[in-house]
Amino acid sequence: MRIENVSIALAGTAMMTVLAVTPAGAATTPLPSPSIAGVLAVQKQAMANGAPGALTRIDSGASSYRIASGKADTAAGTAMDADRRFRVGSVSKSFTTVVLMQLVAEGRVDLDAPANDYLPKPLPDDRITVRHLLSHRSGLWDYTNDMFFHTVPGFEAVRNKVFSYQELIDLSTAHQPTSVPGTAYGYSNTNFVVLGQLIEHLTGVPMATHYEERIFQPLGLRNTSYVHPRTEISGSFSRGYVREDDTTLPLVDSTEQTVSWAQSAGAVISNSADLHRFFAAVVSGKLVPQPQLQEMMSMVPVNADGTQFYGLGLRARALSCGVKVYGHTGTVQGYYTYAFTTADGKRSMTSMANTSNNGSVNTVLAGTLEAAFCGVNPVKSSKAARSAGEAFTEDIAPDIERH
Ligand code: HEL
Repeated sequence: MRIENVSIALAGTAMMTVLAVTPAGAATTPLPSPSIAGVLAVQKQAMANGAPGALTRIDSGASSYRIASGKADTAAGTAMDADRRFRVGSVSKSFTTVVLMQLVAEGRVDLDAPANDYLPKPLPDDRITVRHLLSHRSGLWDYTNDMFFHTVPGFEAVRNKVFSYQELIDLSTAHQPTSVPGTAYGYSNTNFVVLGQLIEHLTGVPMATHYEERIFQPLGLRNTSYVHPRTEISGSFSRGYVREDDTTLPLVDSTEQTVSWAQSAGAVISNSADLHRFFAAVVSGKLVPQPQLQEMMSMVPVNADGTQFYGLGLRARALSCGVKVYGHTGTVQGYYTYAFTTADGKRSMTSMANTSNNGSVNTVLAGTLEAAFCGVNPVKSSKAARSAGEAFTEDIAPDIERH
């Protein structure tokens, strides 16, 4: 067993730590070795762009790399480490999808049936199917476009609020649809709020119990929880800091919130090790049977150059070295997340920067995918930087400029 524990002091107050554990004789994968220098360079750049801290974990076969920079708590001066819990935002959509696909496998939901067959109050368009919701093709308006038009005032207005699913759906359906169901990809949180409502209405069981019994407990995810509408993150966690639209103002500590505005679309708390266990289990068919897994992994391109894809509650990215990785991204006030794994689940990478409303940090952080799976330093390699630089170009509803 080789254990490396390297600490690198940066200029100023930041400290980077690298922990690598490689059991002797561990099997190697055909992928290039991860570039730890690349991860460190990305984290350094994310911090230069305004993130208080960042963490990355890479699991590759039997080797594990845990890399952290900066602060988990700026007031207390606590250093970041790669084991900390955080709010994963829309990575939660993959958890919700697993629950839904298990219900499909159990014969309780038909992917191509109208969602209205399963809902307590019908959506305005009967043509919206369950598959349209899972693939963001329903045309349902994303109510968060209005809610967070002004970032911090919008956030403070909902920080402690508890919404019913229906209240959120009503905010969406007050708008005209963005497209005819099934005709266009248009990322919308509304889809996964409807799915939460559908699952609870059909089964009579809360989402928290489904997550717990169908995913967290079977996989032993001890650092993963869904505490909605409670606001705390227990155990060792990173605080999150959202940037004001007026960027001259100080960051706002957004750690405590109900996340009720997102619920089944984004309120899971986890850490990097658990996310790896989760996504590796997803792609290896340990959570959903093969036919449902194939549906989840049937990917459609969602950006202009065909490097980013969406399946059912699952994203894919084609990286500069030719590898395709599967997982999800997340943005919730105070946290940007990338959590992806290879098709065989043998290499996984999670990165988190504890800030948000700062697109340059999110774009830079995407470079950890290139470093982890392609072994390049995206801060140096223009090809990898271009690939990573596409990170933030998709998915915010068309024609919407968020402030
Ligand atoms: S947005 C995304 C990301 N998804 C979607 C969901 C999630 N997160 C949200 O809808 C959060 C919206 C507000 C976030 C807030 C901030 O940055 O803190 N921004 C503003 O208020 C801007 N005015 C598609 C990026 C995903 O990666 O899937 O997570």
